[in-house]
Amino acid sequence: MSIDYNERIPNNVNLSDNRRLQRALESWQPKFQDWWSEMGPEGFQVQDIYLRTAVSVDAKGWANFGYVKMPEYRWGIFLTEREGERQVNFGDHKGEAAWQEVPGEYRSVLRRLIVTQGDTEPASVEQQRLLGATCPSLYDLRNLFQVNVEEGRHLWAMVYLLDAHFGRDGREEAEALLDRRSGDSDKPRILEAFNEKTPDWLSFFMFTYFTDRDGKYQLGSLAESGFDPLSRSCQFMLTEEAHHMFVGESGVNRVIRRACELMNEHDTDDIAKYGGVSLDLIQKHVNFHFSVSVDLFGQELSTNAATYYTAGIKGRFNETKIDDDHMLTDASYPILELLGDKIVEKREAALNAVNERLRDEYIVDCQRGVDRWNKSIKEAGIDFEIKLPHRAFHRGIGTFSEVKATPEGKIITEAEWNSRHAEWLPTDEDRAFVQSLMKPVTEPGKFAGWIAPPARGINQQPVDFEYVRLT
Ligand code: BYC
Ligand code: FE
Ligand code: FE
Repeated sequence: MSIDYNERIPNNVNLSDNRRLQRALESWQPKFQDWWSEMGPEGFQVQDIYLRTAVSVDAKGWANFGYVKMPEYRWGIFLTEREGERQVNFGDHKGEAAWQEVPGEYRSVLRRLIVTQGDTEPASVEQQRLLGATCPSLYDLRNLFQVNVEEGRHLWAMVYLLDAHFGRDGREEAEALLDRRSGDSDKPRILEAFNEKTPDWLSFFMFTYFTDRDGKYQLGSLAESGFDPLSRSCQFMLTEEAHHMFVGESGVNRVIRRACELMNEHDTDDIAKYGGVSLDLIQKHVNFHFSVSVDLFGQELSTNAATYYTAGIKGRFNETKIDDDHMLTDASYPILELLGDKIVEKREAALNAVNERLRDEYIVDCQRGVDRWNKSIKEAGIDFEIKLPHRAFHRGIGTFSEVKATPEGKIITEAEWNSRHAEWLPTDEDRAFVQSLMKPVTEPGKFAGWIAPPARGINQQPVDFEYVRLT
């Protein structure tokens, strides 16, 4: 199923057969281009970047590498191939043929989910738009831009669904996706993590490790949807997501490796004066980005999530691989709740705990990379362990947002929090220090002093390849 690149909008959905839809998308396209030039990566719109572009959705064709100027990147509409007899696999409609059109009664909930998903994509590009000026290497700069153009395409994926299936409301939502702005007090992005700043590269690596991973789990759940076009859109987005999380995991790992090197070289933990990011400071960033990202799973008990599930709109991660009735009528699920100043485990109706189950799976997945980071620390002969904070720590959504907790999960008073949070979360001073390290390095094969080089280059190119042609 190859992608038609002769079209103004590359696609594998036979767009030219649907003139109304084609016109709607072609009228949105220049608005997207305007948004990209205003809010996309600043200062790198005319350079050649070594990017991958999908030319088909199968394993052979989706990663095609070459130099591209970002505004000329071929953003388009790519759905994973349709499986012959796909069904709704969970909820009340289980066993019915998957929907090719939006069921009338689920129109507004589906639209809302698609809009929420779509909103995060341009938001992340906005958050990252100034990072190019302080890149630690051309290799990293290229990875940033790869992530950015693909998040742009994820926006296209959701806009296609809105335009194709939600008529006039969909078109309005598609425009609104270009009007909101990350961090804007009047027109903020929908979910809080996407209004935070990504002011430096350490934050960028943490974001792509922790926050893009929320994308993996949310897209995975939406890929189970009974609404087939949503499912197939999300499946293809997931193939791109793996690289974003790789950028995060390997990026943090390289900062850690460099920290350990400096610690060993100078025989001290206090590597700030040698231009390194200490393991303590990395831990504080983990605490921040993890806690902000676990908020993205919503409330522990959610009737919204139960409704999505029963309706067959949003499933569990790997729904069809789970061995149960896929209805959750009598099932229960253990969740952590507050009982006074204690955290206790209680069993709740599994249907209401769908968000919490997804959060649990997400946390297990987060831990895997943390284990690999700790392996790097151990290999350097250093006695230190990065830990994910307890889920009660620093929450803005859900039960634990009502209390203050330590990273170990002990409930503490407001006063204790106020006197101690600087031990756990990056302070203004910490952020200013990290910012002070952010000096651009743009010579091929050279890396900033706070980060180790990667083990290998992109697409079998050498590490000192000219990933971005600056002139
Ligand atoms: N911030 O019943 P609940 C990605 C609201 S990342 C603000 O638990 P629900 C990417 C909630 O809307 C993946 N508000 O909610 C990563 C609800 O409001 P109402 C993004 C929040 O709906 C990096 C109320 O609180 N995709 O792709 O079950 C770079 C009650 O909550 C938040 C999706 O999120 C919050 N964090 O769950 C680029 C998938 N949490 O009804 C891209 C689509 C909750 O009382 N979205 N609220 O007015 C969803 O599935 C759901 O909307 C959520 C929330 C899971 C986010
Ligand atoms: Fe995305
Ligand atoms: Fe992503």
